[in-house]
Amino acid sequence: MQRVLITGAAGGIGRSLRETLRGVYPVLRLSDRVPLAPARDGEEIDQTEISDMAAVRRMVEGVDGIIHLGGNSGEAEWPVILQSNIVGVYHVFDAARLTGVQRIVMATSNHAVGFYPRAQTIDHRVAPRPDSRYGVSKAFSEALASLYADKHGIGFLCVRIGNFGTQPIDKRRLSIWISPRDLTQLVRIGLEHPDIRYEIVYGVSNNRRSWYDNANAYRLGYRPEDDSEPYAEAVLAAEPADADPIAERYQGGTFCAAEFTAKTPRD
Ligand code: 15L
Repeated sequence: MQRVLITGAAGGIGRSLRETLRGVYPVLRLSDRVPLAPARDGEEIDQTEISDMAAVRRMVEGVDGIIHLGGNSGEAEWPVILQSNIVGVYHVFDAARLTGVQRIVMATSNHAVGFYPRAQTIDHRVAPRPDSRYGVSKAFSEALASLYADKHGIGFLCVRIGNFGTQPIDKRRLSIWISPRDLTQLVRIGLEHPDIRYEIVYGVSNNRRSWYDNANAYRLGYRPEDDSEPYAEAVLAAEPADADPIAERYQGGTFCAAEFTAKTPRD
């Protein structure tokens, strides 16, 4: 990997990877729809709206690998999801095909499978159970990645990211937290592992309270260094007592409870 593109580089994960991947690859091309801090040595700055295919082609030209973080990072009205997360991801993958990019790390989300109950441990083989329009867009991106892997030979690591941050922020996040160094490790596996065709893994640290069987990530060499447990006591002490029962029942939490109108919850 000589030149690696990070889309969505202005977001929290993008800003963190800009630091942790600095010097790992000779050139990092950093792109977002909004302006970024000026380029330093080994960096290129790009400003692209991913719903614009011509601009996306220019954005990916000359890169060897892509970390696709761009798009809307939470629930939104359908027109926003459609442009940013459906049309946008299609443009990025198709531009990668047209320009010969061989490897993509796709930031998908726990919300692609958020309607699995917390009582169930799930692995990378479960069918999608999105908990939101946003979750549907992430399931779409996983399906689109599968197509581009099978039909065009692009290698994909789809990382269902839990919750990224320097520490877990509530009870739900104790089960899905991922630290900056663990996510960096997974992203590097996605770009550098010699045999990736199409893989789904969970982007979570080694959390004792995890809802995931992340064996596929371990098989690829992932050895997370962090665990949310040392934060558990403080996090649980700060947890509100009146949690929504639907949010509590399902892995996706409030994404499941929002707009919920089913008469009976499904297991
Ligand atoms: C996500 O997919 C979002 O991008 C992030 O903002 C958080 O909401 C996270 O999931 C989460 O579930 O905590």
